[in-house]
Amino acid sequence: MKLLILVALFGLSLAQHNPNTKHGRTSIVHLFEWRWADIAEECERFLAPNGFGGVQISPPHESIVLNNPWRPWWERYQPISYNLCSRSGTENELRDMITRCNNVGVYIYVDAIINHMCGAGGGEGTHSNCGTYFSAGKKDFPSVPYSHWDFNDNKCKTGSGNIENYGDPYQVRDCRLVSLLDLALEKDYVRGKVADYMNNLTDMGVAGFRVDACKHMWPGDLSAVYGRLHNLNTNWFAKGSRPFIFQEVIDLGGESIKASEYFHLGRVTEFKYGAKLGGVIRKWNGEKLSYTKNWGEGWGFMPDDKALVFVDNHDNQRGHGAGGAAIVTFWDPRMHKMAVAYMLAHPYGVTRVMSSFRWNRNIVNGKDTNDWMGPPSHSDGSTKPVPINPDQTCGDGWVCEHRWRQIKNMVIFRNVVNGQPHSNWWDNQNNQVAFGRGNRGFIVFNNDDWNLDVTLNTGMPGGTYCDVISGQKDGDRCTGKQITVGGDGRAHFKISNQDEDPFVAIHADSKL
Ligand code: QV4
Ligand code: CA
Repeated sequence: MKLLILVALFGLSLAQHNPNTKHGRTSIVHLFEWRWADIAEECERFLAPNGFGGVQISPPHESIVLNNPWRPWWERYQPISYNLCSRSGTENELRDMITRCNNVGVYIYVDAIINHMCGAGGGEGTHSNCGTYFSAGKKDFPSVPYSHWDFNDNKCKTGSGNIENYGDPYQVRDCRLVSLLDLALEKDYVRGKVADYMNNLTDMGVAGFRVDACKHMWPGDLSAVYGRLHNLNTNWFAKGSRPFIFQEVIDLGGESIKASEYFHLGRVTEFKYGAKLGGVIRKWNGEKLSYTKNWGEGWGFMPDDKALVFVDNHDNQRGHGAGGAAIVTFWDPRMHKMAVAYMLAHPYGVTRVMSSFRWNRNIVNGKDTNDWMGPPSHSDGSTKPVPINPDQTCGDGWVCEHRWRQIKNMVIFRNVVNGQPHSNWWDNQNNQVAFGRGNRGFIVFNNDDWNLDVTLNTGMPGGTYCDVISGQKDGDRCTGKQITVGGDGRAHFKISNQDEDPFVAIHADSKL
């Protein structure tokens, strides 16, 4: 009996590391600030046909509505209630999206804000997505309900009530992150309200959660909350499936709180990944692609089976969070495509692709003065739909990196090579590298300032393959470059440093 319980508990905790994606689908895309109605369409018309595993959605709870600055994207990180009405749509639209995406095998991951409610200076009134009354000053959120008893202020020992020193783990967990009213997650009542919110979503059919600001919550409190979570909805998931948990903890080293404190609870965002990869692609501080031969744990990253990886996220693409100027975003498209392709080709971690909106970036002395700007919207503040152009790109300020041919095709590449080992590494001791994934795929990068011209062992069966970067397979022809692999697995690659995209990738399904 004891053994059975142990096995059950062990299985349960392991399951929270599993993204629950449909068999053969390996990547998640963050459709940052998209409306639920657009995500539902995108699942059906683009994500399912192209093998995407799931979507991280923006927070679905009711949040504060701010007019100064005008409707910043970050208002959604300030909950007012757990009612499911948000800038992305109504509860019915959310439910419709979850159902339609699930029905085509693309699963939904909710950005869950459970560390805090709105900022202390958030005022009093009904300036919230569905007009729910609250008072930040009185710490009163009647529609949850939370009252001043449910916040951490007595526990926090700083003068300002805010986190003042990241070296002190008590402050980081018990005080306010940038003045956000800090929930007392040690209270059974608060844990229950948070779990109810998450369970409501799980029952609707979501497959898991990105848990925001985990550094600011005690692992023991999180464990208690996760322990109350329902299994996934059996309309779509196997009986007994646990929600996938990936926790936002920024650990670049050198702080009092370590990502490893959260490993037993679920996966953790590996922020070193994008910061280091950005530095390598930019060739800063003498970094070279050839140094990435032991990319992954060899670079001091967390264990592979704990990591959620990404090139950039909604914070560090605009100077919030961590990573600084090294991060490569859609603003540097050539480097961004290379970095995302490297990530998707490499076996380490569960991969998340960023899909952004454009804003009026305005960098003054290294800081973007418009880092607050919200999604493309109408004058009344409502978010604009995502129009699809005839060439399959998006309009109206939506960047849709996930639709870029190079990125979309690398999402497919990752699915095709899933489970295959990192193999047949080659480098020129500088910024030209190549590696394969068993006999299922091969990729070659030229990030040097001169041409690449080399014959390599790809490990692939002989034949003619379409490069999925300069084009792709279209019936019995390639729309871009063609690569001939000999019977011995060797192929000749030529990549000009002037090419639009200085890399080439082939895989089993791109063979003519
Ligand atoms: C400001 C001052 C405070 C002051 C307060 C007075 O900074 O010092 O006390 O006014 O009222 C916004 C503003 C911020 C403001 C705060 C409260 O930018 O200036 O405080 O609201 O009114 C996002 C944004 C934040 C934003 C927050 C809430 O990035 O700028 O704050 O939403 O709207 C750390 C954490 C990590 C965090 C990262 C950004 O360890 O967890 O910072 N990342 C996550 C999310 C992120 C989100 C939050 C956490 C908070 O990814 O998007 O912050 O939910 O590294
Ligand atoms: Ca806290």
